Amino acid sequence: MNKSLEGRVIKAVASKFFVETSNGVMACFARKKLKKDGNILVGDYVVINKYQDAYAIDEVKNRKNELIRPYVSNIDLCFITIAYEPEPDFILVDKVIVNCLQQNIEPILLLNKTDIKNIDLSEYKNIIKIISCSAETGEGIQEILELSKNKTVCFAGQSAVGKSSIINKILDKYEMEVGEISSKIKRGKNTTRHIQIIKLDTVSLIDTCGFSMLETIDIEPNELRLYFDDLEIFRKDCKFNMCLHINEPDCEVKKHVGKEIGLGRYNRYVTIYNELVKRKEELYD
Ligand SMILES: Nc1nc2c(ncn2[C@@H]2O[C@H](COP(=O)(O)OP(=O)(O)OP(=O)(O)O)[C@@H](O)[C@H]2O)c(=O)[nH]1
Ligand SMILES: [Mg+2]
Ligand SMILES: [Zn+2]
Repeated sequence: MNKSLEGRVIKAVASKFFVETSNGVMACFARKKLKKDGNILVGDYVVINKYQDAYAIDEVKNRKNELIRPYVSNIDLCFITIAYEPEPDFILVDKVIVNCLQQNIEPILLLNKTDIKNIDLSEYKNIIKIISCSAETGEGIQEILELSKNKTVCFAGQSAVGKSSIINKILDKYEMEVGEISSKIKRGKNTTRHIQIIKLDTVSLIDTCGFSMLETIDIEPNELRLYFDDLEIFRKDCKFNMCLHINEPDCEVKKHVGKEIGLGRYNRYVTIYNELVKRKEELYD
């Protein structure tokens, strides 16, 4: 007889989904109604059934959250990984932070490759937890592991920052492709092609594909400020209660830019705000 099994999607390749169940990992296809893009994500808890010789996903359980970049679900903690090389894109970092806060995922800024060089992250010190690590020397790896206990943890960030290397170091013997930084363009080569959950006792680590753009954060422009705590704490002293800290007169936030609020951080807030406004206009044009 046809017996349902429950499990978690740990990998998706083309139209195949690998589901971890109490009977082991099953390769499944998706039932027609679930075939649309985004209907099944790595991280989803699903119900599968056997149809003749093949297993199929029939149902996706409610998600507690989902991220856009990387495209994963049911996450507790996201290590936003950066390194001295490739050069960090802090707009990307700030957007992922907003995404995480919006989805109730704890963001941690993970500075890898400290064996090569450190970077100044003082702008972030009052915003999110920062951890330094090196997949080369092992610095910080134990701390990452401690923070990941009993959690589903994803590593997000640009290609070649070292996400897979860190996971490799954590698992030590776990083998994954690790690429080189292409020396000509100093940009990652997108070594990791498939998002994948790797389990280690109580820890579920998600290795994700590097990305270099994040256009879509799904948020109203006027609400962006709610996810910039470092600006928002000064709003009570802005002239207007609804101040967006952009063009309004007597904006208290602006008085603190370059002091408590990093100039770069403020500029990125304005950039992302303008992007959101522009996208909204395009949407309603
Ligand atoms: N010196 C040094 N090199 C590192 C460190 N971590 C990773 N690398 C190197 O950086 C390069 C890219 O590492 P990957 O682990 O493939 O990077 P990734 O973030 O998984 O990249 P994608 O899969 O393309 O998203 C490799 O050549 C690694 O050896 C580190 O801590 N120190
Ligand atoms: Mg990788
Ligand atoms: Zn203001």
